[in-house]
Amino acid sequence: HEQFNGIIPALITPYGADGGISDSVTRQLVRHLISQGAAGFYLSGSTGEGFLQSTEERQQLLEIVLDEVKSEVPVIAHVGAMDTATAVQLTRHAHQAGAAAVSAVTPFYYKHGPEQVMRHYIDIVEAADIPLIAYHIPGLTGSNASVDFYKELSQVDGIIGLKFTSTNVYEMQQIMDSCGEDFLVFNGPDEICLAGLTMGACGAIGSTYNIMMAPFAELYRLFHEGKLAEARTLQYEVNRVIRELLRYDFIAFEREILRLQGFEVGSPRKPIQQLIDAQRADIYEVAKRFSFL
Ligand code: NAY
Repeated sequence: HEQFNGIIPALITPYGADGGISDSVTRQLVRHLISQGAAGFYLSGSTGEGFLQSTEERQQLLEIVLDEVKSEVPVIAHVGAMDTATAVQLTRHAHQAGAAAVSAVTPFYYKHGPEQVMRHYIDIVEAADIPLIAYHIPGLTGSNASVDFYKELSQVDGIIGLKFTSTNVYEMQQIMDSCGEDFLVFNGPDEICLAGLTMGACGAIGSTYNIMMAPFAELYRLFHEGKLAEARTLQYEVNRVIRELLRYDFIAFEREILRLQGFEVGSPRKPIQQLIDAQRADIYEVAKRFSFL
């Protein structure tokens, strides 16, 4: 699975004037991010607002991105859902459409025991012949699966890795140590991208790569050249932006930055924060202060 590495934006989903997915802006954004070093795309995840989209829209977005990207970089379709049936349906579609992998959050809202969560993942992986990357994001799902759970999960055929979105780097390392070298772990929180890579993550999937692709691609390159001090300088720089971002809903902030960068991606879907003019003006000042935005 050597194709999965590098910095992979969890793509912001561009919406058009009618509120639906914008074919043209999606293509424009994806092209731009590839030119800046994107090593793949992760669609309809947290950043992509997958849970605020219909099943048809999630399929539509995947088809547009695959058509634009061809096989230049791998495209990972997030198929996670509260219910197994939707995840299975999206998985079959992703396989037919030609995605490189699917990924799924641990099922949320209802509290399930580890057997149910395991069954959910097995049902997904058995639905189609496509690799599956599990998605650990306890801050949003409320489900904190254990290191032992992931160890067992890593032994299931077809489950090739985990996107680990928690700043607990020790836990990330414990998962990597228990699951073995072939199990891919992607760093989730962009603010500790370098720490995750240092601990052994194969790459990183995250939201701020939509707005800071170039510096993160450079950070990744420097890390692999062993230039740790320079990589750290870049991590500090991007974290100054992330600090500003965290004053807002991250999706609202990133959409505004993308708009300032010339990508008319539209507003996030409600109930995500809708910016007022004073907030837009504030974000504009942030963008001016950080000239690389
Ligand atoms: C996804 O599925 O969209 C992600 O990859 C989300 C990862 C993000 N985590 C959360 C909790 O939002 O990129 C990070 C995060 O936005 C960033 O590190 C800023 O905190």
